[in-house]
Amino acid sequence: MSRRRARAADAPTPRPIPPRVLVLHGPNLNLLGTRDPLIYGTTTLAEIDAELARRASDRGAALESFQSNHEGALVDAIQGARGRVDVIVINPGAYTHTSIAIRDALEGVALPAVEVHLSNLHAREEFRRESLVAARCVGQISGFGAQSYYLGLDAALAIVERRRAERT
Ligand code: CA2
Repeated sequence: MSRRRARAADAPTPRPIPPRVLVLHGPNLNLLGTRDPLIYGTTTLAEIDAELARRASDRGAALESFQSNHEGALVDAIQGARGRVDVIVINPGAYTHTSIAIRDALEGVALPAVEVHLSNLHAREEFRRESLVAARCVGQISGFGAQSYYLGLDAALAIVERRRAERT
């Protein structure tokens, strides 16, 4: 084997850069598992976050979760994600239906986002049918309970993979 070929063969395979995922939970989602199990299920937010972290780690991804009852704190978290995160998974809770600020923040950071909801927004009150953030997200997953978050993570990782493949 020539010296040049031997060197190429010995070179370590570059490690893939872990996709970085930010999961955001809006107001009252900290109450999950304590009330309204018929609508929102019995899984607590801590259990959802732990399962998301486990699944992300199995896929070689880095994941952080943040919950807030405050619109501005969610806006700050979205703004802070720029340059630090590849994709956002967001359940804006009731802000889904009211928050132009969260919509504008998603637009402002220009990061891909996946909107998730535990309940089926279209099977509930009329006012829940409208999402102000949906148009700034790649897509929406709604109605699968805690599973909506896990499907959201799958979608988020697929988005990162596709974008990276498009860049190479
Ligand atoms: O289905 C979803 O994930 C929602 O984003 C949940 C929001 C609701 O306002 C949206 O329309 C749909 C409400 C979260 C409240 O969570 C609770 C959980 C347990 C007990 C009380 C509230």
